Amino acid sequence: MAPREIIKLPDKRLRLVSEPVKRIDAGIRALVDDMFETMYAAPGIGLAGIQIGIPKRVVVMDLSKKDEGQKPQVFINPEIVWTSEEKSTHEEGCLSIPDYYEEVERPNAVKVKYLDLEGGTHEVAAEGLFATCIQHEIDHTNGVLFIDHISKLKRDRVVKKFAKAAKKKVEA
Ligand code: K1U
Ligand code: ZN
Repeated sequence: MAPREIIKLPDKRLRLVSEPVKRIDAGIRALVDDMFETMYAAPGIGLAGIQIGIPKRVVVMDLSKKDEGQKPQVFINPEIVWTSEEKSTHEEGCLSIPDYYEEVERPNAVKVKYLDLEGGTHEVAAEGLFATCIQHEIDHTNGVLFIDHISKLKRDRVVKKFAKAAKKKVEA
């Protein structure tokens, strides 16, 4: 197990559409271990494979509260199969866009179909933070970022800021 580097805006790999996992083997289990280590170290509450440069449809999450034990969750090939008409707005952040938070409107509730690490199929209903986070992570598997759900003005501003910081880093 090893924490991996989290790729950041404006890295173009964040726009890749990730490939479905065909076989859950030792490589996928090692990837999941590394993703948890990376997510907990960040720290964050979710992570998609592409955020560590692996374009596979693998998502990890842990929505446990500070005073609880860890509650790791793995979603392989997650797919939204139902969304509520009702929308709600929550503040989101992203480990690939550090220190930037913005309100995002999304369906209030979703149902998600996914595989577990043993290859079993599940369908789970999500609302509140669970719904926000799983939609954010599934977006990552499709090359979509939470800033795609905010105004163009705000998005252009944050993209420009991160492009400038990346240019400075190259020049240093
Ligand atoms: O996918 C990611 O970039 C992870 C992201 C998940 C997320 C957070 C909030 C709303 C939607 C999706 C994060 O984990 S950002 C960091 C964060 O929210 C956090 C960090 C430490 C403690 C609690 C929260
Ligand atoms: Zn993110």
